[in-house]
Amino acid sequence: MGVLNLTPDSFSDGGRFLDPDAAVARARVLADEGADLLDVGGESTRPGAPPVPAAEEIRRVVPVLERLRAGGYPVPISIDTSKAEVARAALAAGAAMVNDVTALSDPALAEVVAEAGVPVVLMHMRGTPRDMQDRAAYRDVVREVRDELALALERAERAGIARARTLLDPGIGFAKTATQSLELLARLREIAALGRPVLVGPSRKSFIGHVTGTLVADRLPGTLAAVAVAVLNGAAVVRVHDVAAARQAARIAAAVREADRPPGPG
Ligand code: HH2
Repeated sequence: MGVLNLTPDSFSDGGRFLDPDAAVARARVLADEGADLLDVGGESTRPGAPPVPAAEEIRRVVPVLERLRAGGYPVPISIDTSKAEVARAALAAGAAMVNDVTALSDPALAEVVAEAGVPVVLMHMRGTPRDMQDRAAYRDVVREVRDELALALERAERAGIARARTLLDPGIGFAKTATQSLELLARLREIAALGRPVLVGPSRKSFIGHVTGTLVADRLPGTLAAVAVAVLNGAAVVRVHDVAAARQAARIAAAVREADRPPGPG
């Protein structure tokens, strides 16, 4: 899943694709690099980010979605939003999936997803981007994230969303310390055990800086290592800014995962 942030303030690419021409060009590059999905967002969720009004988020994403559709964009697009109004407008403009970093905590968004019959990513977070880093208190982060994602699955089903249309995401860096993010990558199989495909978004995030001492612009090698670990530990989708490089890392990890067959008898 390639990332396209149409925001002035995203932590790694804020302001680069605000101009619709630049955004469409970037979307094409991500497809050419081999993205299987494109995740388009109009609101930053970095720690401390201020909320963006729905009308502004719609103004950022809908014209780009319309242009991608008119140009026959070859890759399914997900809309990265937590707002029902934005999801509705984006789905009408050609998005085919919803990526919600609040795992449908707003019933109105759940209703939009159920009515549209589209897939949805349920991502784990506590609080909001404003206060989430004060809420990174867990006794066992993997067990608690797994249990809260199981509740999100139930919430989705109660809203009329088929389980088969859900993906789960542990929310790397969302109400997680660096150590907790690493623990989630190490024990990702416990999240996959919930029986739904797991999406992981490690790209350029601060846990990489915490371990390696690198700034955001220098975190590609760390991102690739995290992608490989995530895929080896069962991730079905990785959300990244650098698609070509991540694709190669993911394919090697998947090939290693495949090669790890138990020896036959004798
Ligand atoms: N991470 C970000 C945004 N959306 N969605 C899912 N499902 N999983 C993630 O890990 C995830 C996400 C944050 O990254 P980015 O979009 O690059 O930054 P910003 O939120 O500052 O726009």
